Amino acid sequence: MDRARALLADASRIVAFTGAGISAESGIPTFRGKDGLWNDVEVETFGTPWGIRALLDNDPGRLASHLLDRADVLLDAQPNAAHKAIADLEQAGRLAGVVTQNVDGLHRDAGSRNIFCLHGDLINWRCVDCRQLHQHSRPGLKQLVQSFTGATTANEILSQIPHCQVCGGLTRPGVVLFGEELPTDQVEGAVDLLARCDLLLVIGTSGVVEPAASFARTVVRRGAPMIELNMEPGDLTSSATVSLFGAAGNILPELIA
Ligand code: BV8
Ligand code: ZN
Repeated sequence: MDRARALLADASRIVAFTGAGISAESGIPTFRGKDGLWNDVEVETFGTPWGIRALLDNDPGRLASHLLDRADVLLDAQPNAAHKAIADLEQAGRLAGVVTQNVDGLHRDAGSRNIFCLHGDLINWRCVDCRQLHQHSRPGLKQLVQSFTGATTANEILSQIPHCQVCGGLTRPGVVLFGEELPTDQVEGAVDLLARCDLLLVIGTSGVVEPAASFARTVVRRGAPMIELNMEPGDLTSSATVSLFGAAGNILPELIA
């Protein structure tokens, strides 16, 4: 902790690079590790566009209940002490911004402002044809997903999904699934922020998903120090200057105090 504090004291352009672990204490299960989402939900079926398409055609009821379960967890979650500590550091002018893999919007709810969402987010939907942005509110999104309750046919799901105001195409959450490209504007902003940071805080990520994990490695390769906060070692531990093991909600407020 003292070595981490010394690194923090010397830094003036800190960037936080976060994953699902930072939202674990907000009640959102992580993807991997002991009670991870992907342990009992196949990534292929629910984490790829072709899996979701196949589910819509072959088992729409299962898709509806998965979306309802996920929405319940994601849309009711509140930021925790770790999100707030990051926002405080930004407000104090010490943190230049956040690069997150999370789609839950909790950094924004905690008060962070300079945020790049590498894997998109739940609130900003896109038209599948012309990519026109359609922003939702959390309550509006909850209502939309609630309308899937009891849906057993594809049409019962699709008929609830808003259509594009520009071209009439179908809209979908701007979340990046496996096999999908990352949003260019988010990637460009993140790369620019990371290129200028003098300390990287890697919080709550297993470091297995690419190209996100490589963004963190690139910062270390150019010589900036990296503090890792996690419950256990992961794929980025070998790149860490200091690793602090424990819950982010406990360690982070203590570290930046
Ligand atoms: C792309 C959105 C190309 C939905 C997500 C083979 C080898 C290498 C790469 C690949 C490969 N095959 C395929 C690929 C590429 C693939 C990939 O990386 N696969 C991996 C799994 C092998 N990547 C992609 O497909 C990406 N796209 O490459 O496109 C392309 C190019 C051109 C044209 C077309 C395509 C897209 C990747 C994005 C996928 N979307 N999610 C949703 O969020 O619901 S991924 C998903 O994983 C989330 O975004 C999540 O954030 C991300 C990373 O996971 P983590 O955040 O690290 O979470 P995890 O559960 O793994 O770990 C949690 C950590 O927290 C643990 O370490 C735990 O110890 C810790 N923790 C827990 N509690 C706490 C804690 N820490 C602190 N405090 C606590 N309390
Ligand atoms: Zn459109």
